[in-house]
Amino acid sequence: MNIPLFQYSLAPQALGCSRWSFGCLFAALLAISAPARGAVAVAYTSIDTMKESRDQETSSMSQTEIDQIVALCAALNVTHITVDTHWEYPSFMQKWINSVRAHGKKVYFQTHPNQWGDSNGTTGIMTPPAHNTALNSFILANPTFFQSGDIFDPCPEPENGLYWKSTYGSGWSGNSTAVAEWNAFIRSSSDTADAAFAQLGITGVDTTVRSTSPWPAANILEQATVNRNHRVTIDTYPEGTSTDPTTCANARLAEIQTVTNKWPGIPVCIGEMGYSNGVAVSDSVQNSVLQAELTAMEGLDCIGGVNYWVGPGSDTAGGHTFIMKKTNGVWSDRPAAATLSSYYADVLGLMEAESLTVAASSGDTVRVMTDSNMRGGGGSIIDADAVNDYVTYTGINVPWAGTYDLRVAVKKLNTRGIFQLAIAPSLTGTYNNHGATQDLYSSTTSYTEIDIGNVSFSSPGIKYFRFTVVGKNASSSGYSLAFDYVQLLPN
Ligand SMILES: [Ca+2]
Ligand SMILES: [Ca+2]
Repeated sequence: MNIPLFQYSLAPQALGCSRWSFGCLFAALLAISAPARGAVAVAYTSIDTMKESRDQETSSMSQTEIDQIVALCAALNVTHITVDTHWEYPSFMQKWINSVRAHGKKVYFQTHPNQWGDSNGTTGIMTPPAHNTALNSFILANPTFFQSGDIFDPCPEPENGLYWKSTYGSGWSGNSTAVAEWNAFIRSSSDTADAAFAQLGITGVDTTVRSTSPWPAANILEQATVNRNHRVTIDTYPEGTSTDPTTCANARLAEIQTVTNKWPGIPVCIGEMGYSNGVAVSDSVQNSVLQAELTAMEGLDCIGGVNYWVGPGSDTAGGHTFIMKKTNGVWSDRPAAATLSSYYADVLGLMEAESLTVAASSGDTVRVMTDSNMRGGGGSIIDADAVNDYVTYTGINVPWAGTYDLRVAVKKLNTRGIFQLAIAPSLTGTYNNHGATQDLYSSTTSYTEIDIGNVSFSSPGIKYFRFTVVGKNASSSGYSLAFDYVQLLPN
C-alpha cells in the first residue's frame, strides 16, 4: 500500500483544533516531526464496561441494570460496547450481549479465561496452547454470541498472562525466545479465533484489534505480528497522577508518538484509555483533562479506533476513569461523557480529503489546498475544466461490510462544477453511482457537508471514490471541485 505523505501546516485548524485551543500547541509540537501517515479513519468507537461486565460476573446483576448501563454507553456516539466477562460465565456475558444488540451496537469482546490471570480463585499456569484450546471451545460453544462487525480480542494485554514470568522469569521481555513465543501467541490466537468463527460459518468478526501495553508495542512487537493485524493497539494511561490538562495531553501524544515512531503509517488503535487511572479527580478535572487529550488526539490522523476504559465504575473499583456513576441505585453520566461523545462524533469514519491518495484522474491538476476554514486546514481540489473530468481517490478504508451513511464535505464557490460520485472495490473495478448529482456552485464561498445517503459495502477494505464532473450551474464560471473530508458513519 502506498502511504501518501501528509504535510501538516501549523494553522490550529490543521491539527483539528477548531473548537478547543489549549491542546493545540502540544499537538503542533509533536506533529512537526510526525512520520508519514496514510488516511487513517477512526473505524470504531467504544466504551468499556469492565468494572461491571467482568467485576460483577460472579454476582447477580440484573438485566435491568445492565440495560441502564448499556443505554448510557449507546447514547455516546459509539459503534461498539466492550464486554469483558471471563469465558467461564457465558450466561452473564449473554445478558450484556443481548443488551448491546438491543441498542443497535456491535460487541467488542475483550476478555480471556480465568486461569490466564488466575482470576476468581483459579490456580496454576495456563500455557498459550491451553489458552488457544479454551479459546476454540469458547467460540464453538457460543455461536449466538457473535455477529459480523464485532471485534474479538482473543487475549487483551497478553503480556499480563502469568505464563511468561513463570516460564522465563521477570525479565522475560528481554529474552528473545520468550518474545518470539509471545508474538507467535498473538498471531496464533487470532488464527485460532478466525478458524473457530469460520467453522461456525460466522464472517466479519474482527480479530485484529490486539491490545498490549505501549512498551511492548514499541519494543517487542514483531513485524510479522503487525503484518498480520495491520494495526497496533495500545492500552494507555500516560498521565500518572497529573491533573494538568496540558501536561496530560502532551503525555498522551508523546506515548502515541513512541508507537508511530516504531510503526510509521500503521494505524494506532487505543485498546484502552481513560482519565484518571492514577488518582481520584473531580468531575471538572476529569472533563478538562479529557477535553485536552481528545482535542490533541483529534489532530492526529493515525488513530484507527478508540475504546474508553471505563464507562460505568467508581473510585473503589480500580482506577478512577469512570464516566458513569451510580447514585442511589441509578446510573448517570459524569460531564466527561459528553466530551467523549463529541470527540467520537467528530472523528468516527472521517478521512481528510487532503490525506487521500489520488489513484487516477482525467489529467487535470489535483492539488492539496490550504484553507483555514476547512477541517484539518485544507482539502483537495481538482482543477477540472470540462464535463467528464474526474478524480479517483483511494485510501478510504471501510472497516467492515455493511451500510454506512456517507458524508462528503466540500467548499462551494462560483467557479465550481456539478459532480456525480461513484465507488468501486478496486481501481479498475465496477463503479456504482451513489447519491444524486451535487452542484458545488455558490455565488459566495461556502462550506457544506453533503449527506450522500446510505452506501452498502459487501466487503471491507480500501475502496475507490471517483468524482466525475457531469455539468455546471449556468451561473458558474468553471468546473472545479473542492473536497474537505469524507466521513463514513456506520448505520
Ligand atoms: Ca480537463
Ligand atoms: Ca480537510
